Amino acid sequence: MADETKKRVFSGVQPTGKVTLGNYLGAIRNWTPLQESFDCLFCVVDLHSLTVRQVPAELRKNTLDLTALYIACGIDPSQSILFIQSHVHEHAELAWILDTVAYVGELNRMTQFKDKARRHADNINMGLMNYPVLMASDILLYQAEYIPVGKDQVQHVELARDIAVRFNSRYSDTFVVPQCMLSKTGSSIKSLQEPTAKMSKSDPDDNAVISLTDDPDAVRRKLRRAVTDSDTDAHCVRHDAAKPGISNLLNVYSLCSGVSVADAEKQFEGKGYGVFKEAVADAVVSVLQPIQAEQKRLLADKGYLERVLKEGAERASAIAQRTLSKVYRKVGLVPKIR
Ligand code: ATP
Ligand code: LTN
Repeated sequence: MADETKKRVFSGVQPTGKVTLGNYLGAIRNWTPLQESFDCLFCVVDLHSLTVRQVPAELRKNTLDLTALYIACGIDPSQSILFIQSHVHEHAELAWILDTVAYVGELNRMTQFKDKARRHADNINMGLMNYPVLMASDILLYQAEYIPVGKDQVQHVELARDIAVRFNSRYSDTFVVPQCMLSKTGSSIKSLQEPTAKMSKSDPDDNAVISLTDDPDAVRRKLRRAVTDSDTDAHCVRHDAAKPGISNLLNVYSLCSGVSVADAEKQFEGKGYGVFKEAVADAVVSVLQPIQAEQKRLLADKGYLERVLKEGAERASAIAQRTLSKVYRKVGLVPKIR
């Protein structure tokens, strides 16, 4: 049951393409320890995925794969509410109300919108621009206070704050004003091929991205090919702004092995990049293997996943309905006669 005395946490990932090591280290992994102290909701945000073109059958598959992956990564459905966004219709309904509070100018300024509009120039649909309003709706619907996301989502959470504050001052106190919860080291895992850019699901270069479903051979191959830095200090494993490739691998190594970056620098002193990259690969593989095995097991148990999603949607709906009816009342809509 939702515990009203605990602060609420909400987060989500889009079931778009393959989930990356960046998504895991920057987002999903940081969710699991929150489950004890917070009232958590973790959502598979399928409606968001529609803002870029999807193959319907793939979207359906990715949605169930991601649900199983959440659980395989340690989300406990008996503790947290795990659900699919489109199963709770209030998300889209609140988004409409918030659309009347958000300004075109502020949506137009969003970095992710500008970036995605550039990358999908043939499909700059209204949903792409409205994406952050739907995200604000996800968050505000549950009165969530903390939003654990990677750095790239900070701007969207800030917009959700602005919308909440604006709504509250226009219609009286209604929404909890949310804030970001950023992990210290994993919040921005970089591309293996272009270590100044973030590792992204939608990167067309397969070598740039480690996917959570990659087998050990693929992980090793990609890490061997990872761009390292051609400085005079070649083969020195050091965390340094001038060495973005090695710094990124050091972060990945540290997060996957539990060894601090400083200790890893000592461990690989004088050893060269080759040895270091193999160790990074071992550490990544040891994190991925148990997750992959558990995801596979869960996907084979369709009945279990269906029960989790049914219960998740029911628990989420109960909270969502309360907020939406409050919002409808505040903005002046006549309540439905029951
Ligand atoms: P896309 O490339 O389609 O924009 P994405 O890889 O950014 O996708 P999202 O579904 O948008 O994935 O992000 C899910 C979560 O993962 C968000 O909290 C986001 O901040 C986090 N995240 C995504 N990429 C990284 C990364 N490289 N490092 C750390 N966190 C990340
Ligand atoms: N936009 C987020 C996914 C997302 C989300 C949310 C994250 C949709 N709604 C609400 C936190 C809270 C992204 O990762 N790209």
